[in-house]
Amino acid sequence: MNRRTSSLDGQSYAIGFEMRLPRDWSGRFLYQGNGGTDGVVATADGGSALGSGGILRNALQQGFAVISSDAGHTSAQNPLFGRDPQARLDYGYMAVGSLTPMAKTLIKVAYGKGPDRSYIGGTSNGGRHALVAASRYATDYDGILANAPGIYLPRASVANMSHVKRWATVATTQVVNGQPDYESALPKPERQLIAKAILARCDALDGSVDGLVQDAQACRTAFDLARDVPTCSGNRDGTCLSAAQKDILAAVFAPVRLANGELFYPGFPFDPGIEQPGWAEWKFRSSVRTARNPVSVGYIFSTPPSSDLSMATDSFRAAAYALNFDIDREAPKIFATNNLYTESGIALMSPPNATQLDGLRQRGGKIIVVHGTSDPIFSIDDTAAWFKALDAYHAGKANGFARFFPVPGMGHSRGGPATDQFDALTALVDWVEFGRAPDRIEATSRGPGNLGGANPDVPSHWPGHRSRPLCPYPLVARYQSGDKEQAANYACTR
Ligand SMILES: [Ca+2]
Repeated sequence: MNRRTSSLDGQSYAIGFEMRLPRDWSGRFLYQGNGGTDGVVATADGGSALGSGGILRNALQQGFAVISSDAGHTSAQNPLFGRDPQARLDYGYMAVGSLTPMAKTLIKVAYGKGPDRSYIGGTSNGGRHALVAASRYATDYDGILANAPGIYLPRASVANMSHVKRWATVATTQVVNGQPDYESALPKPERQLIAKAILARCDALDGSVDGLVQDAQACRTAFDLARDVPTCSGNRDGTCLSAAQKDILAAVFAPVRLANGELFYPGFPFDPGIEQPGWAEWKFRSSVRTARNPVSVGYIFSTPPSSDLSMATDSFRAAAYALNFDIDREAPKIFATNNLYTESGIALMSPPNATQLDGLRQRGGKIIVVHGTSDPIFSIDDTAAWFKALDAYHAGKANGFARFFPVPGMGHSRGGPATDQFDALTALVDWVEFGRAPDRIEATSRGPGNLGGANPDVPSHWPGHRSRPLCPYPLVARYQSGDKEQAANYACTR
């Protein structure tokens, strides 16, 4: 759709998509928002794109007509598409706006009528697409499902990059397999040490010593990094952290502020999911890699974009950009515009009235947001701040149309020592179409033999089919009585 030749780089751009239209159609339409910097038409089945460790029956199997898109550029055009103003806008929001009416028309041609109900859902950048649609395209959608959404994605990317120079000061190895790698700043044994210390203080706060910290709020005061993790008196040996490591960890988990004191991005809560490999992936590799934060910030979010094209392919150039990243110099670029780039990176990537959403509420639309407490790139505190602001705007009654479900232990989108398998799509349909508001969503862990694939981050001593309720924020799943492995024995309470 919208094929054109860019006057900036001479490349041919188009919005690529596929639609799957099941014979046994439920009357529902799903726009599947995809992750990362897009550029790939992922299979339009509404499965893994909706997040968790794989819902057992994907949206296509449930009878949805599903569209999936590359959001206006190919993988070969990633990430330099960001220098083309229109490709930037398509990635930010316009591809969804262009495709949705076309998809509804196509449904009408295929089935003789348009969709009864329309949904948009996705994870990470796909969750961002969903919340942007809740704001910009409220008349197009009845239900919004966002998992691990990058609500203010450019801020998260900038904040993550601003920590690279900190990690570098305590990293003992800087190059692994020809790639800059900072994981030696806090390798897995030391992260396991921290996870154990968090569990010692916080696991029992929910009434069940089970490796899950449901009461993340109480844990903020119960756990003290400085006090509860031993400080090395000699060399680091996996049983302690150096004083310098503790200082850096405290800074990385704290809110990021600019030199003028302005809050730029919220901090992160401590959670035992810090030990998962995915945590390290985002903190130590995505922050410096060609495919992730450096090129997103440099080419897609900044105005003007970086003129150094080598970062797109040269991992050491990308890492050098991250290592020398000065947040007070670079952050203003995501808010800047000029004659060529008339919308800033933050404006085109974020929902414009994220904390209001009157249009969606007034037409009876519903939103479910799910977010892992241990997400290392998009902070759950950012999502909580969004929800609190939305709730304040709606006079404490936002949960009449929007609910936010934290997932303890879960990393970015999935994984972590967590019950990360859940069917939030069915919960959303029940709410939109049958008026059954989700007071809880049952979630299970993925042990060996699970249909959604085993989750390697789940400790081996957890039973294979552990279930827990996900509770609407700010409620917490607290153990009541009976079998501790069954969700039914937990209540969502204050
Ligand atoms: Ca617990």
